[in-house]
Amino acid sequence: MKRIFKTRSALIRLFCVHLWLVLNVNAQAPEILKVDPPSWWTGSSVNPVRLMIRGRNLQGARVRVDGMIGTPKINDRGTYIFVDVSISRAGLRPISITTPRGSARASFEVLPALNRTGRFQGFSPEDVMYLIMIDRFADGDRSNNEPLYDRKNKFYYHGGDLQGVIDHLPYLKDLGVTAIWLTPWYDNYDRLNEIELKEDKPSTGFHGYNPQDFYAVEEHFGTHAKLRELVEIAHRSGIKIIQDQVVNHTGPYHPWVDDMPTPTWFNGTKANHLNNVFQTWVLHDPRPVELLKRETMAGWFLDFLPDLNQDDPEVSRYLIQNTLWWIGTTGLDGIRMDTWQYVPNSFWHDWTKAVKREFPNFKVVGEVKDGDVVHTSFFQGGKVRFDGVDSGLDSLLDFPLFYPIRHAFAEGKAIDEIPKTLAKDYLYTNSGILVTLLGGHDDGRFMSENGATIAGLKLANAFVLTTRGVPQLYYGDEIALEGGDEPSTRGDFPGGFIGDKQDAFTAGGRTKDEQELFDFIRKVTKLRRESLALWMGSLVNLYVSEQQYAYARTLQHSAAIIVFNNDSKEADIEFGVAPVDVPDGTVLQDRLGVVRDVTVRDRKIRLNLPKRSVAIFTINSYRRPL
Ligand SMILES: [Ca+2]
Ligand SMILES: [Ca+2]
Ligand SMILES: [Ca+2]
Repeated sequence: MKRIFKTRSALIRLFCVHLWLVLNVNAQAPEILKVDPPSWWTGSSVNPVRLMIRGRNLQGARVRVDGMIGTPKINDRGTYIFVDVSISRAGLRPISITTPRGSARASFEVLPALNRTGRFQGFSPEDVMYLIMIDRFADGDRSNNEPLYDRKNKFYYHGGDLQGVIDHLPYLKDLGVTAIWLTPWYDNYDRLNEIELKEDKPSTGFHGYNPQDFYAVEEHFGTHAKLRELVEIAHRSGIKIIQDQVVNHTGPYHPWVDDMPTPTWFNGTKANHLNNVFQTWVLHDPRPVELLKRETMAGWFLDFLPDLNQDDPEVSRYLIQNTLWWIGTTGLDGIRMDTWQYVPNSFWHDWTKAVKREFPNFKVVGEVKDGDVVHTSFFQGGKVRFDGVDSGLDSLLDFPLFYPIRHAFAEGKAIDEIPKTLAKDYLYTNSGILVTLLGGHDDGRFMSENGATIAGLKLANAFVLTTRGVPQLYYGDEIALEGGDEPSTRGDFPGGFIGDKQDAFTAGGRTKDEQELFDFIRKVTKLRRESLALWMGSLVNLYVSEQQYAYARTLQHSAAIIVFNNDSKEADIEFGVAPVDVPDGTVLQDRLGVVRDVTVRDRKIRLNLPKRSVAIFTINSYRRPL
């Protein structure tokens, strides 16, 4: 009995020693889990680069990496190291971390800078932008579809990927697209989202707006190498790539949520934070109620998307480097920035400056989802606002114009709401670079509005493709896809997926209506390419009534006159064309072939427009020789 007792206590002792060894040797040896950024490039305006190393048991670590500047900063829990590394020649930079308990290795790479020719181009009114929701456009690689793949579930992955976009570049080029805005390709969580329930069930990050890793491509979409391939091939086809970025928040399962790199990394913590109340009007109020402003700026979206604190210098630095990294390592051309208004202007000032310093031609369009010009224009850069800051933002999505476009062309309401909105353009520092749209992934589709018809959709396309700004089309609108709410507006492009009965990527796969609409849009984008005035010309209103609207785009030696009849009956209209300065007797031909030739008389034109139609007259070298 005594003997057994002795054996048992020996066993317990042995177990304790073993446990001690496991805890002290295995658990306490340093470990490196991640290095952000994983690479940089030579000749960059950012030098040194600050690396954030995430790991375990990093307390008291000695860090060795070529080009290290200053003393690394290590957090108390030993889970993050911030270290500055100077960038000189290209090559691999091994990182070694040593503590008395062991060592760990990783690496950081300095790449040769990408040649600037044909890269980092920015966007301009010359472009026709096309928004693609990656997961819903085309499945070019079936091997990356699982897990969380279910085409019958609107909130799961459907298989669309970067290869699918590459495969359909010829289709986009044919349509007249010159820039593609892709929804975010950041790596999102590889699990069901049980926090954000959709129709009472867990959802997934198929939309890309819940970053889990800011330095990786979502594996459902492809790899960094595939992204580079897409940018290269797109550029060869004359198509630019616009990245959708998010810096306001992370996804709910980001590793930072349970282990913040600094104590102020987020605004609040998972357990204790403000909820976003979306009182955005206070953001441009010189006398805001401070709590409302704080709740709107620092509150967590939907109470669960962790709100990044850009006032923390480490966060600011991390996000600026991250933005530059995507541009610098892929050659892409522009950024569409999500949730712009919920991030401080002081941060944007630094961020836009850093972007322009490294990539002078680059352009950024911010998402401020609001129908009010007073509100929206407040966020455009080029001017120091009452808060003492110039955000530096180039462009905004033109939501104030989006709603009148829908009202007029989809619902058939008054068209004069459009020129009445454009009349407020003086509030912008530059209205010519705004991104105009008739559809997007956060709104029901045009064709699902009450009263929408193909004829109306043609008018809406003709309008965004001829008014001031950079036109943006939404995938599938060119074939009149329907979808009335957020999940169904993100439907699969027919023909992009395995087993699709219809292939709308080919003329033979489109219905008569779809083909007619597709041809119409293609014709107008072609007109834009042929007539500089259509995208470059000054916008001058010529005629406005409740259901008719005419305007000109004028350059020194060419012009275009665009005339809409949005009414459900034909209209006879007559208006002066003096701003175009076209001599009497000139015969104008409608490039869309809707109305017969019209002759300028007494500096006026008179025409009869069929119901719900548009005419586009282009005029070259109309000035009399001096
Ligand atoms: Ca796929
Ligand atoms: Ca993922
Ligand atoms: Ca925020």
